[in-house]
Amino acid sequence: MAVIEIKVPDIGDFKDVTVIEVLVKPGDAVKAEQSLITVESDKASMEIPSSHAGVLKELKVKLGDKLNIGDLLALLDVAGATAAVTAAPAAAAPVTAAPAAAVPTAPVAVPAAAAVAAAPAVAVPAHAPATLTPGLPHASPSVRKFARELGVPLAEVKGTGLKGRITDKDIQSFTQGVMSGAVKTQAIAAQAPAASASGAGLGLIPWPVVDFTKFGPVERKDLSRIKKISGANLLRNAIMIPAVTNHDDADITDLEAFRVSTNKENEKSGIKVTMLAFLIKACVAALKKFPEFNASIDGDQLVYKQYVHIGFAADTPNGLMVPVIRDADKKGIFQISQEMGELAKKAREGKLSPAEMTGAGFTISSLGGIGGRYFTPIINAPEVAILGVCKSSMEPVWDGKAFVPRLMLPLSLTWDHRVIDGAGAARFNVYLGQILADFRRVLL
Ligand code: CAO
Repeated sequence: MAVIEIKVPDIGDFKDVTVIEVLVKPGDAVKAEQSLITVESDKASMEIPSSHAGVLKELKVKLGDKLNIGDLLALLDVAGATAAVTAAPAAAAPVTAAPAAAVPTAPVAVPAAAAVAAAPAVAVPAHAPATLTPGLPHASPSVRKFARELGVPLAEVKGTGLKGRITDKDIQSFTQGVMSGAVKTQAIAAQAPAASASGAGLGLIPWPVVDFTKFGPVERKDLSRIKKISGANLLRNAIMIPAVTNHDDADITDLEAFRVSTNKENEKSGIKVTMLAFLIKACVAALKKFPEFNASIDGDQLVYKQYVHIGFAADTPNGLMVPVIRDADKKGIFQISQEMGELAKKAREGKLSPAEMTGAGFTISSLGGIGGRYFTPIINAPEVAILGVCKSSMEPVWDGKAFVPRLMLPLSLTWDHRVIDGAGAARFNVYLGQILADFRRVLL
């Protein structure tokens, strides 16, 4: 038997978080990354996952306990599950799993009192509300997640749990009540934007149910945790935002030459500058010139952010993650490049903390290292715009007298038509292109 200690991982700035839900019991077989408990602060709730697979030997916390980073959560019998454990010197002694290093997955942070249609999740950045808002439905993150996956409007669900808390069963009863037997998850999810209306839905036909084995052999795999969460967010954002995409090209011939020479000169520093770092800086300038692109809708108001935090989509083995470069306006290209490298590495290792994924006002999704021409990225609510970037290529460009070879970067800007209009989007792209063509324009 090899027993390890599971401790509270890095939970950002949260302190004295309260245990509001215990999701496992001694004797349960636990998978790596399976949620063990739910904790709640005044700002957010999050599920704390197990760092390893094993059998739960003992739970060291109970409902109502206050926890902090590094506190002992549970003892897990991992019997031969990891090399680290089997290699532990004293076989009978518990092996301590260091909270930050050994926990592969960041806890899932969900604003405590956010209504389901607005609840962000781990893979997509969002702004946690500063305080609990009274009157909103009371439900744990796992229940909210379940509701979000089904597109069930929590505000319309009657809670039958303790103190009116909404349970999984309440969500199930709601879905049964809303639609008749053959209704599928996606059809219900499509109703999310109409959540405040009386469940009338969008009148979509049910999702096709197909027995694929009729056509050939298949293999089924569970969607990863990140894919499930980001999928629900993407669906909401795709449906709820009247989004338009403008495509454009930027001439980066001189910038690319500068980037290559900069990297050569700084080879020894170990910091590699990619086009994305310059794009972040160019977007900072464009966001300052067009502040509605760094705004969010809040009821009847627009919130203009005076900070410039920029998210960037990172491709990871488990799905899409969006780490955030904070205060990009105050940082130079080297610092941004270095931070981007560190954050992308953490994203791939599943070690991003909630704080590293929240707060962006604008996002860039770069497929430049992979290929492609243009695409239509989906806006990360509550942001109002996102820039998609593809691979640059040498093209013949007419300079007034002749065609000259220029390195052109394809840009795709998706924007929320409730906040931005077509002319504004075209101006943003033109300005961005001018900056990328000649960064001296930032000084003007
Ligand atoms: N045009 C041409 N080449 C480009 C380029 C562009 N626009 N952008 C990057 N490249 C090159 C880089 O210079 C680098 O080349 P070398 O290896 O020869 O130096 C190579 O492509 C790889 O770059 P990179 O991808 O490692 O670095 P990055 O800073 O461009 O991107 C990151 C970092 C984390 C954003 C990226 O690795 C990634 O995950 N991209 C995918 C994002 C994504 O999935 N978006 C879709 C979201 S919607 O599902």
